[in-house]
Formats: sequence, structure tokens, C-alpha cells
Amino acid sequence: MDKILLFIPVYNCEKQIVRVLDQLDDEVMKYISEVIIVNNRSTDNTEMVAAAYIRQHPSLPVKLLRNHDNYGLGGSHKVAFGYAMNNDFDYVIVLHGDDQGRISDFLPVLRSRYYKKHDCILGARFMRGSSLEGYSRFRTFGNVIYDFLFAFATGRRIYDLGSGLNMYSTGMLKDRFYIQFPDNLMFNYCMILASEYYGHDIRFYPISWREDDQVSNVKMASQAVKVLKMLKDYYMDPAVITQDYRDTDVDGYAADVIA
Ligand SMILES: Nc1nc2c(ncn2[C@@H]2O[C@H](COP(=O)(O)OP(=O)(O)O)[C@@H](O)[C@H]2O)c(=O)[nH]1
Ligand SMILES: [Mg+2]
Repeated sequence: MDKILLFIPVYNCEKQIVRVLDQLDDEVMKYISEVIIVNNRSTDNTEMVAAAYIRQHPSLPVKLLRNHDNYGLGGSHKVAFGYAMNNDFDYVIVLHGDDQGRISDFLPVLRSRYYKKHDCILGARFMRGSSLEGYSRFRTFGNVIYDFLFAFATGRRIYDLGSGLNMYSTGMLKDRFYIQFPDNLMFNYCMILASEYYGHDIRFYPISWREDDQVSNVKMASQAVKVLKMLKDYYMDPAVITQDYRDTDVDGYAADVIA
């Protein structure tokens, strides 16, 4: 049996976190050894709600972690990847805590052990077989264009730059190549570029994605420009991927287990 960690990043998800945890039924938990909710210093009641859920579901192997600082979404990935490796997990699944994705979309991947053949399986929102709810045509179109640009720069087909449902083998993460990647939402874009640079075997897998009561933190216009610059720099010289992309230095990505 593979030891699989489920990592749920949360930042101000008090309304959604219960719905996400309710997705963890017996069928899903057959494959998951442990769940960590990584609270990135939410300013709402996310932490209280998550802790109450844990108390009410003593048989569910869930821990609640609190980052020492607000590390951003990328920083929370670094916390979780570190946790997975320090605790001898073979794989880590990322599922965003704002209930936009469904972990059950990965059940076929888990049942067939498709994940074992590759370094990572990336949930894709813009692929044949994907389904989107509450996404405007404009937003979908923008994403498809960016997927295409990244495909051009990396010479690989790209169906999503960073959805909220992904699975990584810890073997691929071992040398911690990702540690100087951005701590914000651009973390995933670097992971895509890195897959070409380091030769990771990545596979996209179609998923469903919805937007109803979530607040997106992606500042579309300003991020779109930054991403283009990142891509251009990489295209000119792929070795830029080894640079430090962070605005502020963080030496340890640390978190305490609080429940
Ligand atoms: N925006 C943001 N999200 C964070 C942070 N830390 C963890 N997250 C989680 O990262 C996920 C993605 O963020 P979100 O703003 O929803 O991005 P989007 O879904 O791509 O529009 C959510 O589950 C957040 O709760 C953070 O510092 N900022
Ligand atoms: Mg979201």
C-alpha cells in the first residue's frame, strides 16, 4: 500500500471547509493515510470550524496545522511537501480548501494506480472531459490562451497551469527544487516550467471545477502580466527556473500542529 497524504490548503474558508471535509467518505479514505489542513493564518473562523469538525469526526485521520506566518499558497505547498517527505509519505495530493474541486474526480486515478506510472498527475480544467461551472467564457478563454503559451515555451501540451487538485510523488520533490519558487499563487506556474527543465514526467487528468461562493484572490490583470514576463524569461533562458523567485526570504516553512 502506498502512503498517501492529502494536503488541504486553507485561507479564509470558513464557509467551504466543512463541505471539503465532507468529501472524505469511506471510498476516498481507502486510499488516504492522513489528511493535513494547512491554515495559512486565516483571518476568519476557518481554524475553529476545522477544529470542531475534527472533534466531531474522531475516526478521520485529520490534523490541523497553522503556518508560523502567512506564507501564501506556494508557501503552504512548501510546508506540506516538507511534511510529506519528513513523514515518509510516497505521494501527496493537493485539494484546495475552498471547495471548488472534487477529490472523487481522482478516484479512477487512485483505483487504477495510474499515478504510479508518473511523477505527478495534474488536475486539468481545460481538457476534453473536464467540466466547469460558474466560469465565464472570458476566463476560460484566457486560461486556454495561457495554456497554449506555456505549451509553446515548454514544448509540451498543457491543459492547466495550476488547478486545485493535483498529485505529486515525493520522489520527484526530494531535492526540493521548488523551495525558491514564488510563495504566492504563481507557485504552480513555476512547477509547470520546472517539469520541462528537470524532466519530470507529468500527466494531466480532466477534473470538474466550480465557482459559487468562493472569493478568488487572483488579481487577474496584474497577475496576467507577471506570468507573461515569467514565461518570456524562461523561454529566453530556461536556467532562470533555478533563481530565487521570492519577494521576501523565508528560511524554514514551519507550521505547528494545533489539532
Ligand atoms: N489567496 C490565497 N489563498 C491561499 C493562501 N493560503 C492558502 N490558500 C488557499 O489556496 C487556494 C487557492 O486560492 P484562491 O484564491 O481560491 O485561488 P483560485 O481558486 O485560483 O482563484 C484556496 O484553497 C485558499 O484557501 C493565501 O495566502 N492566499
Ligand atoms: Mg479558489
